[in-house]
Amino acid sequence: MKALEKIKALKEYAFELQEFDGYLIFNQANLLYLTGFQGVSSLLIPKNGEPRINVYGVNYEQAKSKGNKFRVELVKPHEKLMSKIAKQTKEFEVKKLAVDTLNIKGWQTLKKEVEKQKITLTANNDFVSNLRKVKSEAEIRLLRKAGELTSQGMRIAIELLSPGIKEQELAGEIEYAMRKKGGYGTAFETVVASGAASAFPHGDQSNKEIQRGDLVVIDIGATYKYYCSDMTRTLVVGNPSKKQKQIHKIVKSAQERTLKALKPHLKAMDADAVARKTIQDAGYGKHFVHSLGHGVGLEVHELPVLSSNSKETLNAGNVVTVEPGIYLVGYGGVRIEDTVLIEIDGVEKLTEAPYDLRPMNK
Ligand SMILES: [Mn+2]
Repeated sequence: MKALEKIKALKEYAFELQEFDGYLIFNQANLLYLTGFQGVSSLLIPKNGEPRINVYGVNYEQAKSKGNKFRVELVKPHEKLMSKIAKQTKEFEVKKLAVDTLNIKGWQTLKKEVEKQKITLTANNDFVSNLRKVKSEAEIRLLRKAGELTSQGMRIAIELLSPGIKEQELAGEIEYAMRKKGGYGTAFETVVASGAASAFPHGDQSNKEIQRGDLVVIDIGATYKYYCSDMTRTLVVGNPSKKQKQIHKIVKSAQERTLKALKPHLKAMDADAVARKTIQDAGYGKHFVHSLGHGVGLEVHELPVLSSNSKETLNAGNVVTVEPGIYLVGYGGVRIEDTVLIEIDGVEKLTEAPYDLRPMNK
């Protein structure tokens, strides 16, 4: 969908309910989604009228060159963004203005300014977040590319993992490999967590040397043209123990079963339940301490959320992670994660790499 088409869809969708007659976007990912370029400070979508973009001087020329479909206005040095927005809103005869996201100070300032123009303010982040859940063909192409780059990073990780390599060294090699192949950056801080640290789901990385026999959780994601990816494998250097093999097998089967179950119209909580039940039945239920997964797009964590209390229903075009795990404090953890696209008849994996606990017989 082209930028203006997205805005048209949003207008039909948002204003049909007539809760408000102007929509003001500040969230960077929402701005990027709706305009297609960065550096925008605000986007005003009035019910009656053309969308209006405000940018500061530092981004003005770039915005004009990329945003030729939009009326781009410069926020001059003496101007205050919020009072400029209030005046623009008044021009379109907006009575009730909804805002997607804003910090408290910004909200207070904006509220004061729009009230001077007899406009009421309300918060509503749902409309754009909901639009972003179903990916267009163009977005899917970028997400597929981000997934390929991430998969290449994981293959390098598997190749280079050896006793004595430092977690940070391996993280650096992974990031370098993803960048060299065309990645723009990382969707989040690379996780290479070995030994007891692998039991923390968000264990980061340190200058610790990886030891023979350690569980190593590698959680990585490349970005490509602002789109993210997310993938985890857990490995052991050397001979895995019986217990390591056992928990790895349980997590693997939880992921496999869930991937088979994913399809449009499945409730997100039921997807979570497939994985959770597999892990519970194996006796490790209380060690699966997070939800099954999350949407991936311009942000690495977005809607839909796949959790036990999610109210969402999955749809074709959703891109989500499936990442069951078992974490034993003081011992180590296992997580296996892929980013997948939900299609009419199942899923397409956007990330792919071997699942073996012991890679390449090292
Ligand atoms: Mn994830």
